[in-house]
Amino acid sequence: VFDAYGTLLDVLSTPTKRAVVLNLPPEFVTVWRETQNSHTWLRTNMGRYVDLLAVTLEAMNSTLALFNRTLTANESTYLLESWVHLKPFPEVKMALKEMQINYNLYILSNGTPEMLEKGMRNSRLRSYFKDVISVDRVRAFIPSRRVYAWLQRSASLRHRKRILFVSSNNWECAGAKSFGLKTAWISRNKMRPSFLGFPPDYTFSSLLELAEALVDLDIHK
Ligand code: LAC
Repeated sequence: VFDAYGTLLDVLSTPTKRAVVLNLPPEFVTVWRETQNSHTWLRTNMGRYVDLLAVTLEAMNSTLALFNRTLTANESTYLLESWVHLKPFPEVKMALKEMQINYNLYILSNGTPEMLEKGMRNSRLRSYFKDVISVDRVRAFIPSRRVYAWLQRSASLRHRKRILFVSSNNWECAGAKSFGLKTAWISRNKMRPSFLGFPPDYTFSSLLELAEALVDLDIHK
């Protein structure tokens, strides 16, 4: 089971290009992404779920306010829509192609079904997955325990240990591990590990490295 944003799709890719076109500061996209994540955690905690598109918009507006910038309606749409045109990391297709042979691959993501559908179509990744599971049905964001319970039901996998959750986001691996799933952390760009106290079962530097190692791992097919 793969996380989408940051693991399969590069959240800096198209947003950074469009931010440059709009003459926004270089840190804009990183702050936008951090704000988006923190709003998902806050809203889940507050019991005030709105979907990821709405969260992405509010995070974008918050970041624009931070940098004292305003955009026209067209510019806002152009920037927000960069989120459905994210590019996959270079090794993703080849790795999925290999893993698809022996495993049922799923996506679990905070994205709305529509964002994920468009994102997967635009990046041509959809065909590798048995199903794309959105948190939208449970109205809570990762790493809420309700999300992992929903994943287990959706994938019809009664045994938690039969799921390998794969993410580049260290906090997502910690959340999944704390629920009782096996986890593999893809430490892209030498990210630091999570200090939450639920270390991943495996660490790899890319999905291709994971695909190669899966042959030896004790994960049932
Ligand atoms: C996702 C974000 C959290 O894909 O990375 O759900």
